[in-house]
Amino acid sequence: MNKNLDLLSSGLASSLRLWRGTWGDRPAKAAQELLILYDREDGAECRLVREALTELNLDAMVYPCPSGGKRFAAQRKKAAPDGSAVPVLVDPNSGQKLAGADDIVSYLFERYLDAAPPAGLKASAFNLLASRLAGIVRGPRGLSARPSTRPKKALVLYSFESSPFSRPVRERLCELELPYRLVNLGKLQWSDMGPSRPRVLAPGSYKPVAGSKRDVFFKEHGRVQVPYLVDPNRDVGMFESRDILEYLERTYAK
Ligand SMILES: N[C@@H](CCC(=O)N[C@@H](CS)C(=O)NCC(=O)O)C(=O)O
Repeated sequence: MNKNLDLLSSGLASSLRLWRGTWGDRPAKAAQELLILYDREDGAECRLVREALTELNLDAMVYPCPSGGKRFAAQRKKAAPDGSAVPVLVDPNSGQKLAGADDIVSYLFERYLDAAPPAGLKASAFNLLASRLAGIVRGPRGLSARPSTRPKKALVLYSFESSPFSRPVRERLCELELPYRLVNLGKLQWSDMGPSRPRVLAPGSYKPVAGSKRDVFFKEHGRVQVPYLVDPNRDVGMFESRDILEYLERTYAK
């Protein structure tokens, strides 16, 4: 697909959800052990859960379960209460296993923020419709499984839910059923807004919030920009969504 159209429809998907999953500045507690999420990129309920993860600044090990995908189906069924479909969340910190956006989002907010979820993240008819439309404008991308080689070690993706550049990468990871650690770098302050280069919305030298995941990332890479993909199997770390898409295709698609 033409890359401008791709970006446009990805931005439209985020607009339909009113850019939920952009800010990660709530004073949420950190999870000691990584949360586990069985997810499908285009799933309306899945999106609400990923938005909540960004907004609570939580990371997760994502096992993609696209339609027709078999790689994590048995694992997901075992983890899910009553074998439910995605989204399914496992929290090794509490032993909780939950399915469905309503239960998962409420649980995440109560456990990690001691608060009820905001109306914008509840699985209301309105939010689910907007979330479904966000999937529809992306067409079939990220929907169905495609044959791929399974990596020995999980990949790592730095992202935040509403990032229009990150969505195509998550779609590709989903289609190819590639497990990944999702590290959310939601916005924490006004100067994090907008693109990374140049920082048109906040020109001048960029300073991430001290001690944040963004700060750690900045110290390591000299800038904060998502998506950023790490493939520990090949000692690869890369910026640029188009390069990442091409890399995933070349390396793992069969
Ligand atoms: N050309 C890059 C653009 C990436 C980009 O601008 N990403 C935005 C988020 S959508 C970003 O990193 N903004 C800076 C920030 O979040 O601090 C790509 O295709 O990956």
